[in-house]
Amino acid sequence: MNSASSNEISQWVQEAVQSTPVTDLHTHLYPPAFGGLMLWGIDELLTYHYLIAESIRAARLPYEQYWSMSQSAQADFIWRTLFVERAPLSEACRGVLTVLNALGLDVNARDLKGFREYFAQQKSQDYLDRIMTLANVRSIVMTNDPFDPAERQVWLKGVDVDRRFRAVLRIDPLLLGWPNVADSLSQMGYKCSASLDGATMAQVRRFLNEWLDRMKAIYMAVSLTPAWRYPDDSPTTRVLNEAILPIARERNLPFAMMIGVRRAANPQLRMAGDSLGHADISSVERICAQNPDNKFLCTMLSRENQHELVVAARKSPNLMIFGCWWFMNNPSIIEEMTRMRMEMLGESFVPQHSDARILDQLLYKWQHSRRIIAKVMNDKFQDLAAAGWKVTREQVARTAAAYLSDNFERFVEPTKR
Ligand code: RAT
Ligand code: ZN
Repeated sequence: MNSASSNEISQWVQEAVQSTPVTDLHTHLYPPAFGGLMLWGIDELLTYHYLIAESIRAARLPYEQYWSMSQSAQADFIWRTLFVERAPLSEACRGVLTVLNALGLDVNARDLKGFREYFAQQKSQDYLDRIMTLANVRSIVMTNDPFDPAERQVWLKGVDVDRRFRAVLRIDPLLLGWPNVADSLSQMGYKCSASLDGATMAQVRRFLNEWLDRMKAIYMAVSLTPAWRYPDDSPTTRVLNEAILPIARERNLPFAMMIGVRRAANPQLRMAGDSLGHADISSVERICAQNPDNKFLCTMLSRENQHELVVAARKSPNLMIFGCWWFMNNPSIIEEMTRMRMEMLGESFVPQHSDARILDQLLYKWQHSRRIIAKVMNDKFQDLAAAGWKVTREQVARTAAAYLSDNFERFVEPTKR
């Protein structure tokens, strides 16, 4: 067998990364059966919370003025501020242009009214099929919150979930909301006391088991602040040790920790007001080491945590690190993180998830990330060739599949760790 040329290798990498369908392991997307929870179209794209923060800052608009506008007036304001009066240089702005372009719309027409007419003609089911095909996304993993009244109603009524979508039980209040969450749980029929006594813990477990069954959830997830420590004497550690981790073990489900968010750093910005902080990696290492029969997914929000998270993964076979989350989801940082992860973990990590909230965003999040993943993969395979290793097309395809889908699918698979 002859060694592949450098051109062949880069062609194989491009082809493999572009043609491999993605399993998107963390999104905020819903299928049409969830009604108003499914978001798509130009006004949603423009009022994405990343762009709310950018535009209010750029225009120095008083917060109340922004929040008093209708959604289409907000979208007009963001379009004018970030796309007309300034160059749309940020990653979130570029994303809107990539979406419009991928749909075949003329971004240079700068015609918001025309874009609105285009989206108004789409039907949600056909549009979903089209976006998933164009983005080459095979499977979408949702974020499902039983504490959200609108979402809870959908599940309680019974919903036929599109098979391409899978559910995740998201339980932030259950871990972080004590003592107040006792009231919410009681109202939902799980009689809990604020003191987290034995009977309450049994109700918490019943809540988890019933909602996991109802949703057919493939993992449980939480987002944690930089101040999270494990173990400690907080209710968070107790609920983890006495409810979440034992149930995850029994059902062989991963528990996903998204660590580093400081909610409402600027409350005036509402959902655009969250910030971040450097979190404690030794807590991640301890939860993995002390619970070796649990599977953990983890992503962290601050750039300063990324190197130590890769090291933690090397020490913890039951830890799968994933994605370049939120403030990390920018090309320069995605490239740095992907390189670092490949250099220390080889094939055993999940490079990206979209975190899309608006269906159309799949088009840009995956187009932009695929390009970087391919770039880094190509460099690494070229380095192997330079070391005398015979790189093959099959090997390249297998690596792309591992990164874009198989590593996650194997990790959530019920029978294997
Ligand atoms: O990335 C985001 O859109 C954030 O608003 C959060 O939803 C975050 O991803 C989370 O899941 O908490
Ligand atoms: Zn998210």
